[in-house]
Amino acid sequence: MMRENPPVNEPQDSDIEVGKPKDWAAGMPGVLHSMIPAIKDMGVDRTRKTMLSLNQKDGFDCMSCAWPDPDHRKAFEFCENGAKAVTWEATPIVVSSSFWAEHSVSDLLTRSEYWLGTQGRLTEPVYKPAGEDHYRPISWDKVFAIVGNKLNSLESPNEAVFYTSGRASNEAAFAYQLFARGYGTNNLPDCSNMCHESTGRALDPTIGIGKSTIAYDDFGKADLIIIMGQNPGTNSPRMLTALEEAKDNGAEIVAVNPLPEAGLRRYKNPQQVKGIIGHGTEIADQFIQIRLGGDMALLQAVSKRVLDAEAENPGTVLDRQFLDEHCEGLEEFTLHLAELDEGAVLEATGLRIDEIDELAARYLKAERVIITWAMGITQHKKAVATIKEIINLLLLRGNIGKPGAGACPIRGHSNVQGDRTMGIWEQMPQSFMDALGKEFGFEPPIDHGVDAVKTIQSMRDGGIKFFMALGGNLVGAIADTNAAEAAMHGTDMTVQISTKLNRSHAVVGKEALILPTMGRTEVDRQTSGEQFVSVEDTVCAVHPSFGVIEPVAPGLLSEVAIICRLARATIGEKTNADWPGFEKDYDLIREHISHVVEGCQDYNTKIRKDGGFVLPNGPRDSRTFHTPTGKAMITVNGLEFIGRPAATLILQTMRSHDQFNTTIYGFDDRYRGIKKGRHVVFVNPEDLAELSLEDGQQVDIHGVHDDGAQRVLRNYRVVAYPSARGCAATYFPEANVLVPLDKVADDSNTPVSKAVIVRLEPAQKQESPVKSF
Ligand SMILES: Nc1nc2c(c(=O)[nH]1)N[C@H]1C(S)=C(S)[C@@H](COP(=O)(O)OP(=O)(O)OC[C@H]3O[C@@H](n4cnc5c(=O)[nH]c(N)nc54)[C@H](O)[C@@H]3O)O[C@H]1N2
Ligand SMILES: Nc1nc2c(c(=O)[nH]1)N[C@H]1C(S)=C(S)[C@@H](COP(=O)(O)OP(=O)(O)OC[C@H]3O[C@@H](n4cnc5c(=O)[nH]c(N)nc54)[C@H](O)[C@@H]3O)O[C@H]1N2
Ligand SMILES: [Mo]
Repeated sequence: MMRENPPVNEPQDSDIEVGKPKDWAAGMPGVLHSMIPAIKDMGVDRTRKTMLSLNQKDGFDCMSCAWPDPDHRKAFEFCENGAKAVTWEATPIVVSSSFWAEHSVSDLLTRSEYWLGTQGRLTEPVYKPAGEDHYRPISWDKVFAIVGNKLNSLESPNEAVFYTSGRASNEAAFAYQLFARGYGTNNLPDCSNMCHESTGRALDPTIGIGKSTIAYDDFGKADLIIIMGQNPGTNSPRMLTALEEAKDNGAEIVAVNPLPEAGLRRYKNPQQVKGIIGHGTEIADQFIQIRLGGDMALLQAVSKRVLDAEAENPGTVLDRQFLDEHCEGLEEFTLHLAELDEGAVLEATGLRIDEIDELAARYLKAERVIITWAMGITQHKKAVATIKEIINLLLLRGNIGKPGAGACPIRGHSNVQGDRTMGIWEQMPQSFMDALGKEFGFEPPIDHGVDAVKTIQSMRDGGIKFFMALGGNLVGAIADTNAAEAAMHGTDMTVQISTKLNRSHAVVGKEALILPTMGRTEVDRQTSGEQFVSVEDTVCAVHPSFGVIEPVAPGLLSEVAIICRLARATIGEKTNADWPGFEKDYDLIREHISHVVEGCQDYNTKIRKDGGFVLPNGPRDSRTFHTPTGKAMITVNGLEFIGRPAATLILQTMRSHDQFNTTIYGFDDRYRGIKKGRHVVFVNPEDLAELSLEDGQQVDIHGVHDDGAQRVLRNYRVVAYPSARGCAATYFPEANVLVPLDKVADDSNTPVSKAVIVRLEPAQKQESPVKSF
């Protein structure tokens, strides 16, 4: 079954083709785009086995995003990008033993993410000793001894960091955080620190839970769905089916985005006749082309209109009963918005008054409103305050805790929410820590740990010497690539538990280990029999995931097995955890989860019932708000937006259609009309004219930041594109070079990846001219 990797063909920048952006998403081309490479890479049998089990109740949970599954699943319950994620993991191509002698770490440093990812699955543990430039295969026993000895030789447990990416299962995550805390540190940063951290920071104090307040079925019951800062056509394509159903039931949809994203305009559902041969469904009734970072102003302006309407017709607009019974802060909020500067709103949003009035009218007309959001909201300096304004607007008309209404952050990684529930956080609440200590007979560390940004800063300053990652690609994903890589190079040891190669395997400490692991597609056999794992989706539904294909290589260990053996070698009996027992039978881990994690009582029983269970959720279930006052908090937030010095642009860094975060599947961004390349920067044509630049020109993108560091991306092709005025866009992870490490969101410390101030200059070195269509 294993296959050697074929040569990798990467396009040159001169191959880039620019066509017309699409105004519709998915449809048959979407399905074909996914199936042809799947069959080519995996063969017919593996493709059939994986695709037919994907998101089914007895199959595995798609690892591409955290979108929930409907109760009634279709035979093909997946999307194009889910199929890409599965194909990427379930490929039979493997990194051969000879690879490590052929490629030094210095050589890997010169390779692209695409090249690294296409080398195939990792199958044997490898070790790079200090002073050497090559990894070499090593036995698992040696791995555990090396890591255990290193961790036990540190001066303080806080010199070690345990990072998690959001694909880890609940079982792996729970065991991992227990290992870190048993060892003595709360240094448990995760990808969420760069993703939805702002969401938790805003929701916890306002509604008492950092999660969505809706269930899947609520989409079909809504009158109005407002989609803010999110590109579902690429990043959660199955959401388009839910939106189509909502529209069929009469809902209106508003998209708030600086870019006219294809999936927000029209959707051709490949599972319906009208989606295959017809025009599909018009998705957005109103497209609000907002400036980057203008959402806070827009939300305040809409809330003000709601309050003004109530003042005009008292008793008819606000949900007085709900506000009186369940909320606090209305008076201060009303006084604050009375002073709202409409001029500032127009400047911040770049919108016309009638567009804002139209949105307010839609909001006032609707009885049930859902607001969804993702990275276009969370990765801004005022992200936390902006999300609090989403809550304000919803609370005014009682749009939380009733059918068809609520706040819905759309999570990214497929189990990033579950990992948090299981304790992956550098600052878990005391109630969790107490329960953990009691369950495992130890004193968990008290001090809060470091998040992702602080991890890099502390490495840079010499505080952190040991780095372990349960999945992910921290140096690729975090801001300020050059600073991050220098910091990681300064550590004593880096350990990566991974399925495939990425940049973080090349940017290493003095000693480095790569520990290959099984993916979610693969059957996980332990001595007590086949195991399943569990995950939580974006609407708090927890369900089991069963691997369906044979592991890509014999001897591959599961994440749980690796963690249990690392823990045993490092902390032995420091806790009373039965590490070998956990590895043998994951039910034992789940039994402990039942005792420690709120809402998970009887986990083993509930997870086995009809596809799993939904975690309790105060706001959604009973309009209960676990805030210090016991009420939902309407908050006052001073308006701020992003200033733009003359001759600069605000640049957002986003995903193309052919990538999963730092994993590059290919070089097309089909919906935006880009083929065979990623080195493009999308700029509004009027901005181009103002800056005396031309469509198709090669430019260098210079970061404008006052710390003296030079941040530049060279030789990018300008693409004239209908983005909001002053707002440019390009792809991460490449663009992380431009994002300063210390530019973070207030309160959440999330890198401000959607608002980098840049200057475009004609490229110093002109590449050969590129084709344009
Ligand atoms: N295929 C695929 N699926 C994925 C991922 C992937 O990489 N590939 N990643 C997963 C992960 S971890 C996550 S977090 C999600 C991310 O899902 P998204 O949040 O959709 O991801 P981005 O590509 O960052 O897109 C941000 C969107 O917000 C808009 N935007 C940017 N700034 C602003 C702003 O100031 N205001 C408003 N209103 N809009 C703005 C952008 O134009 C863009 O449409 O997707 C998940 N799913
Ligand atoms: N500039 C900019 N930066 C960003 C963002 C942005 O919008 N702009 N988005 C941010 C967001 S939302 C996120 S979530 C982060 C993502 O940050 P990360 O989660 O750290 O990065 P990924 O690219 O998702 O990690 C991919 C790697 O995970 C490993 N992997 C995949 N599957 C498995 C598995 O099953 N088990 C294990 N052990 N390993 C596995 C593979 O080795 C793969 O190369 O990036 C953030 N960075
Ligand atoms: Mo994310």
